Amino acid sequence: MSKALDGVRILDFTHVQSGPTCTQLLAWFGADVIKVERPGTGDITRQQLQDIPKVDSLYFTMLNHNKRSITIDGRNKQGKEVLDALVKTCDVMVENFAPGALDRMGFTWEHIQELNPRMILASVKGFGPGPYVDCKVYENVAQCAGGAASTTGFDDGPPTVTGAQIGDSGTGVHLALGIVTALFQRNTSGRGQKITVAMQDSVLNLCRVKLRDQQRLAHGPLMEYPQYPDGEFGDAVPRAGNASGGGQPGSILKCKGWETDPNSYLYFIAQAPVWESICDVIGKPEWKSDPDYAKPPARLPRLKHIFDTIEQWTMTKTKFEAMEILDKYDIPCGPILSMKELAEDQSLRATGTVVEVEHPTRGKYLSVGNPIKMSDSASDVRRSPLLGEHTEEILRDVLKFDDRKVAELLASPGLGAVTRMAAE
Ligand code: CAO
Repeated sequence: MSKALDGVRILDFTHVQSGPTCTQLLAWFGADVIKVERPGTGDITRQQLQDIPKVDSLYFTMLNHNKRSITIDGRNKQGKEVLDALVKTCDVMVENFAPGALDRMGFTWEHIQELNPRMILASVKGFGPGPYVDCKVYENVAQCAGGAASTTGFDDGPPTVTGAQIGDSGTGVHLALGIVTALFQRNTSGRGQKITVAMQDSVLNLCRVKLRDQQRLAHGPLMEYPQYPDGEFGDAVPRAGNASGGGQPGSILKCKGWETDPNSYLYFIAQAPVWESICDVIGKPEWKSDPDYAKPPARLPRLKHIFDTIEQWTMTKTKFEAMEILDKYDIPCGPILSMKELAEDQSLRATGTVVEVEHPTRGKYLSVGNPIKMSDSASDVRRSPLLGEHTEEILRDVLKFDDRKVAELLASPGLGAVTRMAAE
């Protein structure tokens, strides 16, 4: 089966998480992703959070599937020569260096356009133009600056960051959309373009509903928030604990075994269309006709009592038993799944969302596969490359350099010794 991005070649100058997330997605759709790494060390994550000494970390392997690796020193004359040649032959260049780093290396937008007017240059930066434009940014900084931390957690606790990497991976996903959109536009314009996605902007985009609530606050208390009716609202959206962010009230409720299992909980949504079924299931049929409970607006000031009552029922069931019963009545709910449960979930294995990958130095490991399923573009997950594993192959097959040139380049500090670090 062919792949959606067959024929697209990407010069991948990314590192850490945000950029690699983007290029990994494009590689899964069939793009030829050539990852440029610094000779000797490579992407810093190869050596971060290492669980096995001298073996590429899971941090690296899980973000760099289906890519080829070439080592190039972008500040060296011969290294620049190879990079220039790659810019000429690639469709897209993706980078997430600190602000100004690519320019300092000599790869200004003007220089890139001169070499290849069809080139799409895609960048992740921490902030857009403004007071923080020059700042370096990591995941949690973006979560804090993008509105996620101030709206996550409980009212009586500090701002809280989430486990989902919305700053890094979230921005990478946004950038991938920018790239395929620019490729589409290039079909008619014939030109490349420059794409920038700021991590703060991406997080804010994902926190859109909280900016909605900020404006609703001007017109009265947020009645689905746990602060209503007894607590206080200030002038900014408060942290809503586990209350639902949508129009249907929801909460996390204890299930049987919660005393010893930290994940024995269920997310329960008291969806209005199935309210009568909820009343029957939890043994409160009288609520169906009680004016204090029958209609959604009447329930809003009583949500705490309602969820406490539902919890008395969920505590008699395991999260999976409760799920099975509620599902029969179309009551929206979901178990709180631990990473262990997700890793062992056979249906996620069957769809390729969780995959087992074989790596030459680490052996087998689990990864998250492509979550986007397409009927006419298969997605296989191939292991991440060793450092510089494809340097020679790329010089020969992509850049068409002859034997003499290849030998000269491989001996130069511009490409460095071809380090197969993980294998040594
Ligand atoms: N050849 C030569 N030089 C190279 C190179 C190569 N192959 N690869 C990197 N370098 C150089 C860069 O050009 C830069 O040089 P100067 O700043 O001295 O001109 C230097 O290495 C360091 O790059 P950096 O500043 O991007 O890296 P850092 O580790 O100091 O910062 C990070 C990391 C992530 C904070 C920063 O890159 C950043 O803010 N990026 C944008 C936001 C982002 O993507 N954050 C996500 C982080 S997690 O995904």
